[in-house]
Amino acid sequence: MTKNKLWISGLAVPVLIAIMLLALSSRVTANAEPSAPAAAVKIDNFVFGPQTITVPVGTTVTWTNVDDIPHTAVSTDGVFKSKVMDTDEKFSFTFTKTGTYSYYCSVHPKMTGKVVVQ
Ligand SMILES: [Cu+2]
Repeated sequence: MTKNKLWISGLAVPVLIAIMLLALSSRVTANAEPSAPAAAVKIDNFVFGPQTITVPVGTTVTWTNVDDIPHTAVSTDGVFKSKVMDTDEKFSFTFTKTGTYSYYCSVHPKMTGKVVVQ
């Protein structure tokens, strides 16, 4: 009996420590959440996807060209302008003000998209 009790209390301590560590690490993970939000737009088959993306202020939007044709993302109002992105190349822009930002591909002006910043 005494041996059994000892075994249980001996086990309880590491279990408690493990639970505390788990609780701690989950808190650390929550704190480590990126304070700067990010969003992604894929360019594929002559289409910006999603065509309209709605993001909170401060979001960095990254365009990735997964098409086998070069494309750009150029703001209609001159707010941002990517270079020509070849396949798998990226362009990022951080939106620090609310508004609706229309953009297009300067290589194929019929390709259009919108970033709504709230
Ligand atoms: Cu294009």
